[in-house]
Amino acid sequence: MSRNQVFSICGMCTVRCPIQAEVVDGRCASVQGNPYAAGINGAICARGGAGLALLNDDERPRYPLIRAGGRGEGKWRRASWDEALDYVAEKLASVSSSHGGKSILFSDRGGPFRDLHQAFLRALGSPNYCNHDVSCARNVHHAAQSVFGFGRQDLVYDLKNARHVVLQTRNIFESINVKEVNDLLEGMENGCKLTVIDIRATNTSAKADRFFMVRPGSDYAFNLAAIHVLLEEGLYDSEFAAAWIQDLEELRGFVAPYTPEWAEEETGIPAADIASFTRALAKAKPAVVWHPGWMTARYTDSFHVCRSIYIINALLGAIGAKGGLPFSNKPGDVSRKGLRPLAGLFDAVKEKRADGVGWRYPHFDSGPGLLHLAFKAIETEDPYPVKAYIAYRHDPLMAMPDPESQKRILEKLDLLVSVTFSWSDTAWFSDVVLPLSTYLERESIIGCKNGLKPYFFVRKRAVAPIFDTKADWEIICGLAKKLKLDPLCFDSIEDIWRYQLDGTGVSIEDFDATGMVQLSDAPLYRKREGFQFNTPSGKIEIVSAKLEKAGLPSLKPYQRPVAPGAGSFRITFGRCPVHTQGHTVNNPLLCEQMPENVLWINKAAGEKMRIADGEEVEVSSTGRCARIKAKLTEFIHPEAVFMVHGFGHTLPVESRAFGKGVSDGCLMPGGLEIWDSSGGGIAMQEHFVKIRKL
Ligand SMILES: Nc1nc2c(c(=O)[nH]1)N[C@H]1C(S)=C(S)[C@@H](COP(=O)(O)OP(=O)(O)OC[C@H]3O[C@@H](n4cnc5c(=O)[nH]c(N)nc54)[C@H](O)[C@@H]3O)O[C@H]1N2
Ligand SMILES: Nc1nc2c(c(=O)[nH]1)N[C@H]1C(S)=C(S)[C@@H](COP(=O)(O)OP(=O)(O)OC[C@H]3O[C@@H](n4cnc5c(=O)[nH]c(N)nc54)[C@H](O)[C@@H]3O)O[C@H]1N2
Ligand code: SF4
Ligand SMILES: [Mo]
Repeated sequence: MSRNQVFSICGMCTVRCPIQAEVVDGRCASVQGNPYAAGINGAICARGGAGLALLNDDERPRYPLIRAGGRGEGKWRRASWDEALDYVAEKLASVSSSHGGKSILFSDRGGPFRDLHQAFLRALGSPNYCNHDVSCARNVHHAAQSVFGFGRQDLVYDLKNARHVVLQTRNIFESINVKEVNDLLEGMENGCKLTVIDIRATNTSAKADRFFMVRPGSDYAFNLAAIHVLLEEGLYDSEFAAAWIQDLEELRGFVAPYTPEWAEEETGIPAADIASFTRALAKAKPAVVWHPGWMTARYTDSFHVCRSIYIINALLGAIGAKGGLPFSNKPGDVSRKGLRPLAGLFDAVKEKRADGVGWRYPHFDSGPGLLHLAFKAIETEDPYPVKAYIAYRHDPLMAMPDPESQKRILEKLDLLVSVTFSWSDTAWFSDVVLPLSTYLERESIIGCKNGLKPYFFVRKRAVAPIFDTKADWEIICGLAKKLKLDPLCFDSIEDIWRYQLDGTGVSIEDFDATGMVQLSDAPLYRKREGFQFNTPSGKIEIVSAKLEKAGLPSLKPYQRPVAPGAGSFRITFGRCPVHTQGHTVNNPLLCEQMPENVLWINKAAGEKMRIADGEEVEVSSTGRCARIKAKLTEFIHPEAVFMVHGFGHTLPVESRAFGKGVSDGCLMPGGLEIWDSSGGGIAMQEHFVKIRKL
């Protein structure tokens, strides 16, 4: 019997925790967290534990498929890899020769492996690399940029050393990142206080010292009042502010009318509670983390909610502080050389982006653009035709609102390709499905995790692919070979790894011992002295010249959210611990844990409509209608209903997920048009549904 341990990277969600797989006689026997990874300590979450069920599931795409009927009709022809890659390459070449390389759009899930994709797009001559983030964290990211001049990931949440953590729109114990969960629990064991601000009670609020159930869409009012108290009562870190915060007086004037008493009217939280919470928080400064949010594609003012949070952290001196939000270190910050970028194989593409980012919208980060605006370009051909789209481990039909409208737009394409390891609505609507091997069956390019203690990591193949599927690099380099994009025609993953590691002083053998290569010996808290923020003034800026230039206010006056009409509720959504987005509902183990989603309705509101707990109800939104079981609970704000995202699968190839629960995105007609013009994120909670007893 042969038995060995393979260090790798979990792929059950995009947190990508380091793991260790046990392989017995060529078969994967178990998976656990990498015991050498700090903060992981051998742990994985339930979804990570269900990786083996994904590996062995034959209800995933098992070989390349080419569409044989109409789009979405589900008629497929099995193809060899050679034939499928030829098909895609020929179509890409033809679109490119008719409309230019810029006519090719690509979206993925961001993260450390995007370098290979960006290289591919550059090779094709397209500026239109996008990711999923318009429906996730774009607002937080842009908020960070507007205040600090750098992105959200340039700061670390030092949860382990914090003395008070505030989670607002962040359900940390259910919407999981294993290291963050472990770090916060350790911090709480050492006395850290936890405050949760949510529109419903969660496992996270159950562990909190304080829980505020705010009116949906009123978070900005809460935060403005907190700033008011910090400034009025002189509770902020005045030394830090004097050294680092630009335009404090503008802020003081702006928040003057936003008293806790005013906020009580807006949020439903008693003024005295807002004030006493803010005072308690200030006592813990600078070791406080007011989490700026993660899934913040919710409201048309979500950007300003995130921005106000960053400003509060700055007022408390938490930016750059131990136990607060210290600066994240890149290899250069610890005197090491970073990975050699694959995108560097090609020149940057100078064409304007189809989504308008960087020219029509100069205040947005052009890195991954804004996918909903790229879709607009497909629809209107303004500024130019976009005719081919590769959805690479991305399922926009589930991940962006209003799939009906999206399908109408995608119909205009000459080529739609999906690269995926599970079935998805987008894959089903595609012309070609290129099946990716699961993470246990494939290698990935080397990644770099920046942080207090940056490190390189690598995903290694634990077992050979069970079906006729391929790794990312095999698919991208395979297409590159067909298209003669020479520098990208790597023959082996080792060649790619060697290219990436060139000049870093690290060799691939260095990963053998623990699966990672640490770039520094100990966590580094970089000093603030001598630090320069990337803003024009080098300081934390309350007034952003970039925003003002775009005609957008830096300090946006509060606008009361629309109240739902009679019998109508604001739709809200989130995650559950045992599923990842839309792609685990058909997983044999996870489906057993939670086969369907239900609709949380406030108990009193439900009883008024004579709806009983567990009863099936009709939920509808201008022309869209579905049936779902009601969960009556006093633990949700009466203006909202809530459902876990990712359900409502209708594909016949997914027998376990088929017909179970409802897709939230389907209840958001016109949703691609409603977005935050300052932050770029889609505003998915600006929709209302009616509930009807059947
Ligand atoms: N209405 C509504 N919309 C939402 C959300 C919501 O709560 N409600 N949540 C939003 C959020 S936060 C996000 S991040 C996006 C997510 O949106 P997506 O990124 O589209 O969602 P996933 O289901 O994680 O992944 C999409 C596809 O990638 C494939 N895939 C291929 N390889 C891998 C791999 O290695 N790992 C993983 N994880 N998947 C792989 C999966 O099989 C799946 O089919 O959706 C957003 N959209
Ligand atoms: N188990 C699991 N873990 C995951 C994922 C997953 O799919 N499954 N996905 C990962 C990804 S991609 C992401 S982005 C993160 C997301 O992590 P989070 O952003 O924490 O996740 P959510 O569950 O979308 O939302 C958090 C909370 O916001 C609350 N909320 C909704 N509306 C409002 C509001 O108006 N005000 C306030 N204050 N609260 C509100 C919801 O009730 C919910 O409890 O999770 C990551 N981790
Ligand atoms: S949080 Fe869970 S599913 Fe996501 S990468 Fe980590 S172990 Fe895997
Ligand atoms: Mo996300």
